[in-house]
Amino acid sequence: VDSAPPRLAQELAGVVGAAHVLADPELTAGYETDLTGRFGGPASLVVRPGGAAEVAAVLAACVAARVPVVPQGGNSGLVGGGVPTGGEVVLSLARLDSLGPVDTAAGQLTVGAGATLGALQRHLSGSGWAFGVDHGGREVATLGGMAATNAGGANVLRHGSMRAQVAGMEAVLASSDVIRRMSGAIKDNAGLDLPGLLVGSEGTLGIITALRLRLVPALPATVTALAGVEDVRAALALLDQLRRAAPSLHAVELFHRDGLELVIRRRRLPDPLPRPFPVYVLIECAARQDPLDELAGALGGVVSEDDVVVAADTASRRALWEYREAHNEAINAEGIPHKLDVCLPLGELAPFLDELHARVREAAPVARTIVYGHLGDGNLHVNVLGPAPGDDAADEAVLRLTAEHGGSISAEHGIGVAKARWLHLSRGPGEIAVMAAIKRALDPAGVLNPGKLLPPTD
Ligand code: 2HG
Ligand code: ZN
Repeated sequence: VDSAPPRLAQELAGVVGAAHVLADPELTAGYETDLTGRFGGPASLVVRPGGAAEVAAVLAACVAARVPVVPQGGNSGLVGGGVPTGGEVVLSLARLDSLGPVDTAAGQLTVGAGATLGALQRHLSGSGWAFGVDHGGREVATLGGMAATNAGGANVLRHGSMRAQVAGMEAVLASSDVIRRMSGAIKDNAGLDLPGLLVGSEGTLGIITALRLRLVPALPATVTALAGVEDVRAALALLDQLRRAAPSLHAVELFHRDGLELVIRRRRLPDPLPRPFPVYVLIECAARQDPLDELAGALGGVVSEDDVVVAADTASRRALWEYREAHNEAINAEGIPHKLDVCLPLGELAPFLDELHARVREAAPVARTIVYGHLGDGNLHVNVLGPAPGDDAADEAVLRLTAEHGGSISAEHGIGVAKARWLHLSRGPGEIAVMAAIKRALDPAGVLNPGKLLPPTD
């Protein structure tokens, strides 16, 4: 496959208008590197179509010119899945940012792939409905990108990941065919679930242009608590109790003292509790009626009153969430991190952490390893600072240790380029062969996001 010939730029300008074909390096720069700063490469062009028909025409032109295409949403990814490796056309979905009216009969709505999660949340406020997935990248991440990566976030333990919210999809295939399943019919077993196949396919099988999203009832009464505990086993004991005693449980997040100190410094925040703790658990409960008593009851006997701070109003709840959500930014400010997003069976989480630091140090003696994540899902974000961006000995050590404990090498961020060569740690040869066969069937020319998700074949 070649990089873009000048004729392609003209042809694409004919499809989307010259203003939406970017070639000037100053304009394309923001599309070329992902949020980690670790992955990316020069794009030959950035093209910004305005709808599914234009996406189809752009794809047809790129297929004819044999130039590969990288679909991109908000470019908030962390595994290099939505940025070029060198010479591709970046197809930005940013202009497809429509938000339809809430279909109250179905509890669903239709959105463009380029609408951000934050815009959807504002759109829904006051409607009595809410969206089931939330995470710290809400102002940048787009719903199309979130579906393409099967994003997770903080409320998966309550509502499931993106997959569980997708009730329908419009997508453009490499053939330029537009597939559309947007009626919102709640049950639909008429053959294979193609939208389901595209969820989590990271732009390798088709380009999502619109979604039909399932909504959940808005829960107006929310309380948030931050508890300090002595170790991860105590955090897991707390989780166990919370799950049984608090049906309103909405999020259970974890961080350690080292990550918290970076956040405190970066954002100039006060220490959240009167004394420092090795491990922190952020808990949120949401319900129709005030869940404070339920939460307090669930904490009782496990966490002493001095070791927890509880917030019920929006401002103080946000202040507690900042300690967790600013981790990504605070770590980025220290250097280019190696981000390993893994999921452990909950019973293996503590044994995994017992071994983690020694294993990373063995692979990369300079490494500083900071761990936080979504405790309720067994989803840990292992951030390794120190090794050069191209040195992936620590990455391999973390992913191998994850596999040894029966975990997944990608919990919610995807495989992208970061983990493609380790896919075999989480998927057997038969499964990888099926994935490759599906890829060949849907994209025989290999135009859609090459080098992502599937292991390199050379
Ligand atoms: C989060 O949960 C995001 O904060 C980012 O998934 C995780 O920074 C990370 O590694
Ligand atoms: Zn996360």
